[in-house]
Amino acid sequence: MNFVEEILRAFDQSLIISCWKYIFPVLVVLYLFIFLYDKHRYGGKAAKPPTTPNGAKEKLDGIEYVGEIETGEFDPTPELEEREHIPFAGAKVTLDKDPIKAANHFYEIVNDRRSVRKFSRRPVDVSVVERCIHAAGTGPSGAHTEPWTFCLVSDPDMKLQVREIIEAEEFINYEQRMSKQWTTNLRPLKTNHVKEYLTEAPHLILIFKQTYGIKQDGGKKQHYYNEISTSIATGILLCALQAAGLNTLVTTPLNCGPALRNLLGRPLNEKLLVLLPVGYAADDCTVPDLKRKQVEDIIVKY
Ligand code: IYR
Repeated sequence: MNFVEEILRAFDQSLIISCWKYIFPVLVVLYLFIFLYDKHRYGGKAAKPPTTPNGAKEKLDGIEYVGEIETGEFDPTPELEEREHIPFAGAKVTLDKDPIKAANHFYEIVNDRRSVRKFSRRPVDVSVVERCIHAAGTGPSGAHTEPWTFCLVSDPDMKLQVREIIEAEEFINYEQRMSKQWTTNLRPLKTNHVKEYLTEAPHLILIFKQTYGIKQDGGKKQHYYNEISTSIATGILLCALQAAGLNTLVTTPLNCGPALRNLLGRPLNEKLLVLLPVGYAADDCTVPDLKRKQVEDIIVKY
């Protein structure tokens, strides 16, 4: 028998050929099974939402999904209790019942805010800072999950440990990780890896976003839009601190999150978003001579 005949015979006896009648029905059943499983799990939506480990949004075919943790479980009872809605009288005008006066007053408060990198050692009553954090906690959040933790560090030894972690990492950031363009663009701000403000400022607030929550039974709870929610709360905190005559600086310690989380003993569902030193500006504090955009340049009216 020649080589070609041998191949043809082997093909003839192969499993595929002998079972060809069953292949199609098996594929149909398999497809049906997958279709029904998807329908049960995702409520019949065409595409199943892509998930990302960090809970970020992803775009697929132009549709934005919230890629939150996929637990595979469905609880028909919402996390928030389904109570009757209550009446709300709307926002109150704070100053002389005059909206323009009130808006101007608020503008003047926030327009005075500057990022401060040199702090006085003058103490700050911790209850003032606590009240500002209280204000931050009024922020809106996805499905009212309040996905934030504000760690208030006032202990000098702990502040020093925070500083040591951040300076070690920022040294590598500035020397190796940040691009030449980035460090060049930061030159006008006169920043470097040395962060005296981390021990000079009387308080540090480390703000963690909770990427998910923990239910009573230990299960995971979805924290929708946790980064946006925590960022908005941070914005409110900045306004509150400013209104209380305190200064701060929004810092994003690059690559320091896990070490700081460990230092503070925070759980794994919490990720560091920003760190704010809080206090009074030092008497010899200087800030970059910056101009803000004109209102006409930031509003587009329709
Ligand atoms: N995180 C670094 C670098 C830095 C980055 C930006 I963007 C700034 O606006 C300022 C600093 C640091 O804190 O030095």
